[in-house]
Amino acid sequence: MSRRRTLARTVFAGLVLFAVALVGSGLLSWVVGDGADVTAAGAETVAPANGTTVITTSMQGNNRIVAYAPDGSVLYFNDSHGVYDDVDPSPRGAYTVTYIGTEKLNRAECHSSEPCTRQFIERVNLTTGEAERLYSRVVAKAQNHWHDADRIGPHRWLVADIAHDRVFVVNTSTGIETWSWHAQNGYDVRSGGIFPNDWTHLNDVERLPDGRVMVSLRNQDTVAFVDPETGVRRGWSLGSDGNHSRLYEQHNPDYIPPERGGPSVVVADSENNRIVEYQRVNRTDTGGPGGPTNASAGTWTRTWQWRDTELRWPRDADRLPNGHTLITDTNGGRVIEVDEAGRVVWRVDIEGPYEAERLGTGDESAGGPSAVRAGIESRSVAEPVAESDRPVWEAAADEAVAAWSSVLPSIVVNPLLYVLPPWIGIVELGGLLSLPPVALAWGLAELYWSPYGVRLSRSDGVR
Ligand SMILES: [Ca+2]
Ligand SMILES: [Ca+2]
Ligand SMILES: [Ca+2]
Ligand SMILES: [Ca+2]
Repeated sequence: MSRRRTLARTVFAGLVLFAVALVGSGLLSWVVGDGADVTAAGAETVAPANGTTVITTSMQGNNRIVAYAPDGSVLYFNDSHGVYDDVDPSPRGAYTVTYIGTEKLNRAECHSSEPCTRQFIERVNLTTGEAERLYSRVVAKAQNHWHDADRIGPHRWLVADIAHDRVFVVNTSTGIETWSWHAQNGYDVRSGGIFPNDWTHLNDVERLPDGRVMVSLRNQDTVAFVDPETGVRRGWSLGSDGNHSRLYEQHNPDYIPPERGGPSVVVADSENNRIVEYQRVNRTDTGGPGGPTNASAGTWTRTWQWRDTELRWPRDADRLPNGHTLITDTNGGRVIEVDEAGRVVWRVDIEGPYEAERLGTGDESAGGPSAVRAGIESRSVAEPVAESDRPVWEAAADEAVAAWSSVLPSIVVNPLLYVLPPWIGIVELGGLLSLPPVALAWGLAELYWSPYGVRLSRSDGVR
């Protein structure tokens, strides 16, 4: 056997072992670290958080609401509903929250030819566990379930009706809708996703202090600003369908008004695996109802970005009053708090988080300053924070993961990570995906070396 062949076999075996080690170590650390048991996991803290953090998770077959005390211990846990989406603080009390939930119903339960879901707004006191259902609707299972609703006054809720591509205001004491806007009043059905089942994927809504309604049309890569009387303010749209350098299937945009250094929007730019903030510049348009609708009144400029190697398909970011940002990293399996210098100062590992709220800091980014106002620094993988403090091997591993993860588009990797078992992260996925090509190359090489191998005539030459 030639020395070259032995060397090649050693390299192949080394690659296979390395890939198996990547996958195996992920599984092992999940099992040893009690990853499957959320009540056993606590937060890793550099310093205790400045309040309780409430997190909802949404994964295949695994949906929960969990509240963590400042020291990371679990205060409240519930997984009795089918799906949990947006959670918000409630004016009812410091430890009371409201959330959007979904229950799966069979054909008999919804008296239908197909399964259905019941979507609802529920309020829960985290201290007593007492829950109250405020409003609910049944929709066909083929339609997506609600992701978000915002309380805008006593018994008045603004609902992001993803199932029907619209937003509406409902009086929850009577069930009567008092206002609505449909995405077809502004967008063509040829834009975005497949009509009608997931055309807009309208996943978030917020009423702005000036009365406009900000709507996240995920599949149009757009945050739209809707005047309640005249409809979409075209000149204010942030992002556009297919313009992925700006936004790529975003989640949970938060508006920061001029009083706190805006207008700006902090948003989870999900498929770009980053959190961004866009600032409105050349502002001559106050944007309020009755104001000018001229598209040239202003433009959006990116003023802040945060990402690290782990950040994968983030779905929420809240700017806190102290200038920190609370980030929900869905496929990275964690919720983190980063300070103005971009350093991670608080972290909890939790599978498939959807949304997070820090109680006592206001709803989402209410109370938080813009990046420009607070002088918040950007961070990207290429510019790691405190490089000198990191061990060389850690920096090298980060570079390797960053290089591998840029090979496949995030629109492929993120859905894969979402449906695969929770212990499979970006590193384990790399190990798994590299096994078939290495095995194939090794097999072909063995076939080529074997006496029965088919050889290319040129390589069989006399030299
Ligand atoms: Ca929320
Ligand atoms: Ca909202
Ligand atoms: Ca947010
Ligand atoms: Ca939030």
